Amino acid sequence: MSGKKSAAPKPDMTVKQFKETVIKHLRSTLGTYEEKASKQAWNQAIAASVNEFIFDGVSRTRKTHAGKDARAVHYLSLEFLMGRLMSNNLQNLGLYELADKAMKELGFELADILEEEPDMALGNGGLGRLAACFIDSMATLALPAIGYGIHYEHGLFRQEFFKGRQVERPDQWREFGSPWEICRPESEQVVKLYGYVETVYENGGSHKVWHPGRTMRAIPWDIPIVGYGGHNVNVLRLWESRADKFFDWDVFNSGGYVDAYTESVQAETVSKVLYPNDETDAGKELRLIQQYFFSAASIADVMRRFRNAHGNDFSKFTALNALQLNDTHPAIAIPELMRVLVDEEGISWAEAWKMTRETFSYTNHTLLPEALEKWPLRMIQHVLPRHMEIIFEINARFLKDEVETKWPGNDGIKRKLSIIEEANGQMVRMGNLSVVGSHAVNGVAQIHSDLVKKDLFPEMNELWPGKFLNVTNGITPRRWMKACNPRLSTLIEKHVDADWPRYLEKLTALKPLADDSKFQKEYMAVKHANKEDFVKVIKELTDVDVSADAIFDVQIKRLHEYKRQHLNLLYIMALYRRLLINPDYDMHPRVFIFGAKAAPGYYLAKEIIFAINKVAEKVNNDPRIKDKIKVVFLPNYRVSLAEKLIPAADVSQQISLAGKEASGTGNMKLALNGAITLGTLDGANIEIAEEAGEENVVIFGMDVDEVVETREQGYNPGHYYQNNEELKAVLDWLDSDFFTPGEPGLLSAVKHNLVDHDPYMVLADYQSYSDAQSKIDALYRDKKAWARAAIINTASLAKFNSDRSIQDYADTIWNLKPIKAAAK
Ligand code: GP0
Repeated sequence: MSGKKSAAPKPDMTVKQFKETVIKHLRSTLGTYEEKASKQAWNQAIAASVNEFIFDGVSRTRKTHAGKDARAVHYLSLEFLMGRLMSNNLQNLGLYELADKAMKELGFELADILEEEPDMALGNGGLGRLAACFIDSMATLALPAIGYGIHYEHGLFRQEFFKGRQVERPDQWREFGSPWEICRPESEQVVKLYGYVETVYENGGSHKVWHPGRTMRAIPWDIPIVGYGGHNVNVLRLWESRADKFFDWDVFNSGGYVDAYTESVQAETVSKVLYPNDETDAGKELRLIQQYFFSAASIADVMRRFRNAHGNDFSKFTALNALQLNDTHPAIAIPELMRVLVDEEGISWAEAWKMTRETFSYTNHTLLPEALEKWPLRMIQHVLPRHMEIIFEINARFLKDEVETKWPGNDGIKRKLSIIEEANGQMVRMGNLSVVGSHAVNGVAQIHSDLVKKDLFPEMNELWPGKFLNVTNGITPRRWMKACNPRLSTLIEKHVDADWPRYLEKLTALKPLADDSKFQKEYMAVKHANKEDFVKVIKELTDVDVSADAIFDVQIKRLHEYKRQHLNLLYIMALYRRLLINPDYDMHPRVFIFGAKAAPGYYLAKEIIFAINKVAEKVNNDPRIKDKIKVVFLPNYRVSLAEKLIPAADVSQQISLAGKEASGTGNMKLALNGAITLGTLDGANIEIAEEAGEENVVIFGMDVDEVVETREQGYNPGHYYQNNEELKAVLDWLDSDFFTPGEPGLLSAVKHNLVDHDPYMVLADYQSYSDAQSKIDALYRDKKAWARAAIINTASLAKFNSDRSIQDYADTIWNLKPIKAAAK
């Protein structure tokens, strides 16, 4: 072992003391005792014990920052997909092993007790989980940072299957309260909505006054975010909406019991539930109000903190504040900051605009047109009348001063770059607003960032060379290896420094061991043990028996046509058919594992889930194929389930149509844990192949250029259907009643979408995918070659540490330096 001295956290406590603390909380915080306490009570007692460390960290970090007048970043995101917090907090504080021992002595398995914690599912998928990994890294890097979001009462829906179809049930993550949050009523804010704008003329000038039609209270709940090593503890501040007059006593007293509640019910609706959309625009007034509600409360919070330190001297505002927009969801914060600076602080438009632009930066997460938010101008005018005026003014100046100067007289370009779209009624383009109002715009993987410049905002890129950047996404190795894969972590620590979860490049020390047969055996034994564990999870969740000796082939991500779960399905059907035609068809047994939620209103996505479940039912119960194929669709895929599955995966399916998956982050988690990527040249797959070496991933299908070419030539899916015997057979199978006995046609929607439209070119990539799957099969049967490739993957992925992503943001976008919190 060599290199930096170990940064692995060391607890300042003994097992005995930890036990005593837990029991103290069991009695004095939970009001119960050892003989009677439920697992849930034990869980809460542990949380209370851990909080003794965490709350101290929050105070130390706050004090340090306040004393230093620190520049800080404010990460605005409508989603934070946190998952469970206990295990991560224990790991980052260096308390995990201690707690494990303590609980053993008390007669419990810690892992068992951790299962009592509900997931905090305040996000949909990649975008929300990225925000969660990022705030972990910001705290770990000791950056002054605060996450801002919404304190949804209900997170992403719980998914159940009923006769193979997805059913959505409400999520109740804080039904019994959450031990991790601190309510801060002293930092409450007021948010205004509706009403009208008055122009007040005085002293020869004029200014605007917004008379709101309604006001709401925004109550902050702080979730402490413990950096690895426990030095800095930042916070995630989530806003809850409340009625302004919580309860109208006058109405109540005159007998209107129900009416007295209506206003509070309406106001409380705002933070009631997370929109379950992913990569698609919700377009509803309530969603706009959610966006404005948390943006306005957050800006007000930034202003409050700034005024406390600097009064109304705004000369230092941009030096001290960075505001990061996670997608366009908080883009309304741009006109909101303008409103506050101009209308409330009396700063000139030009000065305020300069400050605003220097403060904001924007991350784009997708090129899919359906995800690029546009709001009806009328709706913004109604809900936020002053903001609509401000957007008009921003747009007029932008078109006149910048676009006209660069392209004089070119109305075509003006129409394209305008923040207002004149077609189909007037719409406000939040992407354009975000680019115009920010000093930096970044994509989330190299190829995606290139396409943002080339296809999405080419003229903006010409107008502001250097504004468009790339920051490749990352994942926190604390959660996605150290905590979720203890067996692999223990093996690794025999060969690399214990601070690898912070300095992931230390895993390169494993590369020379990739050919060492003893290490290969140990590494694959870890994988096998993880698979044995997961066999039980599969049994429990789906009642399907699978063998840990089979290949665990995993596709976990939101259900979307562009992610092409149906390509995976067609191949499963083809394999099944090959086995029916030839029972001796030579293949290593395989378990296909899916995890995915579909947006409740996304018809075809739900049909694909249904089709997979129906095929699974048939395949899993067909004795003719002798268990060579099993198909399981795990219900209610979420962070805590991912943490169990990823360490057990052999194959990582990343099979989106090239150009559609901006980055992906599941691909990084799976590869780090030793799964072989089976993927297209899309998003971060390309960079994973670069880092791990092309011989250690299996790439197939069209690249971005070939996709463009195929489309330009007039893509005809029918051609592939007619000319590929196997493909035609499995597609036709979907029309029969083979998988839905007595009910032919139940799965036809999937077939017809592909044969008649195939917007994501599933059929064009089918043969190449099937060939790549054969390569996977052959590689797996060469045990040494497989082990070698898996080890090289684990050893090569330092680039995808979210600490690296955040360091990139800090260096190239935020200009932010760390400040280590003082010890006690
Ligand atoms: C992008 F636009 N992403 C969106 C969205 O609404 N939701 C969402 O999760 C994802 C991208 O698809 C991504 O490519 C990316 O890695 C992630 O945002 C974080 O940047 C997932 O593959």
